[in-house]
Amino acid sequence: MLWLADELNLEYDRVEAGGRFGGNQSTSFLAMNPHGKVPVLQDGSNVVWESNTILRYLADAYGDAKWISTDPYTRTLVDRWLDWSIDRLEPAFVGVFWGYYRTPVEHRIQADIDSAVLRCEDCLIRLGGQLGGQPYLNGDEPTIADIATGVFLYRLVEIDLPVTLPDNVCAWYSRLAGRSGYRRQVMSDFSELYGRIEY
Ligand SMILES: N[C@@H](CCC(=O)N[C@@H](CS)C(=O)NCC(=O)O)C(=O)O
Repeated sequence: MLWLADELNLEYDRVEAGGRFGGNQSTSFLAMNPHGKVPVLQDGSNVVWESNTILRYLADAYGDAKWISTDPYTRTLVDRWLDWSIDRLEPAFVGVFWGYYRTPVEHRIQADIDSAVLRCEDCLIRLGGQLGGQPYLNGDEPTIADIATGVFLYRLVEIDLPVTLPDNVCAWYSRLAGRSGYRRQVMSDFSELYGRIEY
């Protein structure tokens, strides 16, 4: 969501919560998001939670139609990748990132990690199928489909596990990494999470 905020040149204050920052079970936080999870966006009196809902909100409220169309059908061409990302890509990524990177070595279950890597690679092949020869998932310009899915690539590529990217997905990743918002908001050091099983 911060990547999109950067793309849209929005000004914002960032308040850290959850994980080592805590605060996400306080009464005031739970009043914003009863699930006690981040991210939460507060925009005036509007409070929005769930990352992909936040992406849609920011794109609708502050983006032009290039981030997600207002035409009902054209919109689904982007929206489906946000839903797919939650349904397929995120669970596969979590299997790799938590199963391998965040789990202390002695507690890792290799068969589960192997299966999660395969599921990630299957997702990457599907993203490659959508990309074809296009620069971005829905054409020449990025949409929030690229944001919702591309956000997982940095960690997948950076962790020391062989996860195979199809050539056009590799080229897409380089394109994303060429965007200042991606570099600033996604490509940040995560080594403090190694072997850390608690949030
Ligand atoms: N599907 C939710 C997932 C929210 C979620 O699980 N957030 C985690 C961080 S990625 C969190 O708040 N963890 C802190 C905690 O539970 O203490 C979304 O995309 O917004």
